Amino acid sequence: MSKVSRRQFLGTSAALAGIGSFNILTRRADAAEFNLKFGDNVPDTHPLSIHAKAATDRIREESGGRVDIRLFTNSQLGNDQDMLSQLRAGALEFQLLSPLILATLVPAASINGIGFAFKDYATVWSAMDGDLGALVRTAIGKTGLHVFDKIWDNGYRQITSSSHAIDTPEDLKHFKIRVPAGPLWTSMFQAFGAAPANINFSEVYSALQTHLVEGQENPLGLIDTAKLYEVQKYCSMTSHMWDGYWLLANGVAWQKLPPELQEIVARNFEAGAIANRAETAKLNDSVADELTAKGMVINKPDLAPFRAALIKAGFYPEWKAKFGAEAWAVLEKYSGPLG
Ligand code: X2X
Repeated sequence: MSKVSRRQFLGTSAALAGIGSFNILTRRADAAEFNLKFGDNVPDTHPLSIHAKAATDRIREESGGRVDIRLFTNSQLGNDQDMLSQLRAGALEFQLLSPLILATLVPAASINGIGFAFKDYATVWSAMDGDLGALVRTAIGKTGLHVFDKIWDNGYRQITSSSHAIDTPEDLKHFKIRVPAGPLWTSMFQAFGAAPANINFSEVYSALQTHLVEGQENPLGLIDTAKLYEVQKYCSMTSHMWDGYWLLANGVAWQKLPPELQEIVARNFEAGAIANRAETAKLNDSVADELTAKGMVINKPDLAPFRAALIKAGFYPEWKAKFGAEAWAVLEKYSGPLG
């Protein structure tokens, strides 16, 4: 290096150092009034994360930079239970969480997961945007968490396996299946005679890969975006339950936002939920061919024997007793008589 170029180099570094400190100063001057964190458990490419991200971008823009919400997808902040603890403690401000996992804190929340309750999406949304969702949101509100009105979509859940296709309830006998950490899931798969194991979603891929379990159940969109097809062969369209995600906020953090910012946040998150519903349903509908092309074998079992197996095991009266007759009546208003 010649003397000149060394001088040039030093000059450039000095200039860079100057730019650096200038940046720090401007960043401080522009810093958001509310720096908030948002966690979910699905990949960036899933419609849930895509629309959460789009909503946080619009919130930043519409609030003129006053509200900066950073999204952490794919369980980056920990598993669902970890995030829920952070949310309650105020270390995390927003979380998208399955009602069935939230049920460890709010038992009433898992009611939407009752086996074969909703015959189609029209019924799901009338229940969840209607009295059933309202009942659950009231229960969530009692914990001090804030819950937004519109539930986000995960979808109807399908069973995958590395060992055999699930065509009848008999195929579930002693089947080692991963279920999320929610009591309703364990109870339902026990009622089918399977051997369910609670595993967090962040560990599902490796649990399947190492054959710790044979199978798992999730909507097609997640089987695709989380690449579960790489470690599973069969996919059985059991649609045994519909599941969504409540968007939760730490109650204290929510109350700290002035009303005009609460309005911007709530409006954009509700719009995100609606956009997510449309795209998730589309993905779940369209991705079967892709999964087949990737090597999965998809079958469509007759669902009547699965429902009969739950009835025979006493699953419905057991959960009616847990939720209480009043909540059960609200569920049956949408599902029709169960069990
Ligand atoms: O854990 C799962 O399987 C997932 C991603 O579907 C839920 O969050 C319930």
